[in-house]
Amino acid sequence: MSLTNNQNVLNWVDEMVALCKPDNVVWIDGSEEQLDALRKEAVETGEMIELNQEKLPGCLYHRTNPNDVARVEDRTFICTRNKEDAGPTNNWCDPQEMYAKLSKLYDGVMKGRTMYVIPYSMGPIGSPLAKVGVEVTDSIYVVLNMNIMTRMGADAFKNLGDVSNDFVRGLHSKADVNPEERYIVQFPEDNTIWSINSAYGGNVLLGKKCFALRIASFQGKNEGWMAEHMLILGVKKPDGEIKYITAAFPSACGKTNLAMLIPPEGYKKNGYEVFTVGDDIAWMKPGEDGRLYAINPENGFFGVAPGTNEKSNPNALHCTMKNTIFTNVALNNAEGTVWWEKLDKNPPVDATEWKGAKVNGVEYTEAGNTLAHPNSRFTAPAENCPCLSSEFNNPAGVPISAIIFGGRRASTTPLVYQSFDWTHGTYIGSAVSSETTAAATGAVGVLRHDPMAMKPFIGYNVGDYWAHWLEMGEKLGDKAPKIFNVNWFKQDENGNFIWPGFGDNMRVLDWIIKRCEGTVDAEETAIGYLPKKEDINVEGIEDEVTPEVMDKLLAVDKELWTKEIAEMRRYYNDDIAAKGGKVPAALYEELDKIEARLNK
Ligand code: OXD
Ligand code: MN
Repeated sequence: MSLTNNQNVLNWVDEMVALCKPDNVVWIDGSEEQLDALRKEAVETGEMIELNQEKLPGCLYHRTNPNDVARVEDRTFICTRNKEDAGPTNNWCDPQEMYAKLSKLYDGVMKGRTMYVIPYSMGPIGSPLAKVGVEVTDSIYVVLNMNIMTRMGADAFKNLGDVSNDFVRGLHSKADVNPEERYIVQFPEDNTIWSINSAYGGNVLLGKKCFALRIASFQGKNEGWMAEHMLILGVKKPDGEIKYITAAFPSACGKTNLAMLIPPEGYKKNGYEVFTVGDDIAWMKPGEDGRLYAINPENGFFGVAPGTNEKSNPNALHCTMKNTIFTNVALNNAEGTVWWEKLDKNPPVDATEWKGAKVNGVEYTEAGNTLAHPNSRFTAPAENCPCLSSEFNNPAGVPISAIIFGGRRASTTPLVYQSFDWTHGTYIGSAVSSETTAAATGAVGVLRHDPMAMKPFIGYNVGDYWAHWLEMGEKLGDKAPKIFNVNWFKQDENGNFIWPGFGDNMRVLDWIIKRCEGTVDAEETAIGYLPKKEDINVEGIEDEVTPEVMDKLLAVDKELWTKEIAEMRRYYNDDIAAKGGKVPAALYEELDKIEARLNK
């Protein structure tokens, strides 16, 4: 039974059925009864494994094909009629050519399979900021994950109504998971996403990166709002007021950890608390009062498991204790539970590693192998989060006071600084970059540009995206959030991190909030406003963060910054402008201004 009278939806589903030729079509209403039957079926077929229901109630386990464990940027396309509209940060193909090529792959791909039709809402149902999507898929794993990550089911159609055509059409088939024919394709001008030959989260949960970032960033540009790769958190101060902050970091910089931060004892005692609104994506739009409001379009967390533990992020760990799907972690066979690197120091003896081989986990890890895939994941409902914001479901979103950018930088970038204004802040966002770590293949310490941490997710030309940022600043005027940059990863001469990070990042949030309130002074430097050294509260960590260390954390080295500016000029010229991205003149002017201030 279809769940809507909306003819646009019905016609599109008919088209997809005619193309994929499934044996059955099942509309996902979101009822527990239907979901339970699907869970049972997935367990019976071996697609999912039921974990120990006493220790991990409602939790399931899934293993993907070893060739299919991460997002695939080289197989991800933005298909716009004009190539220049996709710009230099995206792979491009003509839409008609891509539809024709992929139609051959989809033709009859669901014969012998069931097509599930998933209605979902990104954002709280009823929110003016929310958007509707429909994903058709041949994977129960996708249905069960979408149930956690989105508001899924018949209610999602309430927002769409009977006549609107404003929904994102997502077609997914795992086909035969052939990496040679894997495609993750966005057609922003058609509100359409086609994904084939993958069954890994980021490629197939089409509400997430494909819709909520790539398609939504394009919609936001046309409709006057912003879709960003940002966490959203609220800091409750001793006076009870809550200030909301968004933050964008490239991967492996601890976004989920910051979103769920637990303040140091001294702060807790004084009444500070941090609340999570989102850990990955923010949709932001000016509200009636002229301020910028943000919602988290998602309904769950698709987090990286390895490294998550009682110390690094107890809140995230707590999220995974029930109704969670684990993907590509290791199994503790004796307990019927899960394990991953750095969960604790005790890998299970009787283990199954992520590819499915039974091993002695102690010997296996001692020999240098990892039991869980480094990109193994948990899909956990937001409602499990002990520090979930009471505003999580507020259809109006939360008013944003500060936007933070950051990356992993061993030198050059200080612990924190504030932009002079929105335009300078947009420059800072465009300059976000991160150094590669030893954990990844390739050379260590190589700088990767990742503007606004959005490089793989901007659904149109990056130059137009920066222009949109500048336009939003003009619209917001003096109501615009203040923009900051942080770097938790500064190192000393011996390669040791000199800032403790994790909960102690609260000390930096504290300064940021005071800057927003205008209650703390700052040092005006060539690169922006820096804290006066005495204004970063180090109570309780004085032994570690001595005045000498603080000097290093807040240093602005003229030579390094001259190099940084030269590299940014090269990046704008060679990587963007020479490849068809129109760098706004205002951003070049920011470069000139920083250069002039450095040379003063
Ligand atoms: C993610 C990512 O999975 O950014 O969130 O890759
Ligand atoms: Mn992300």
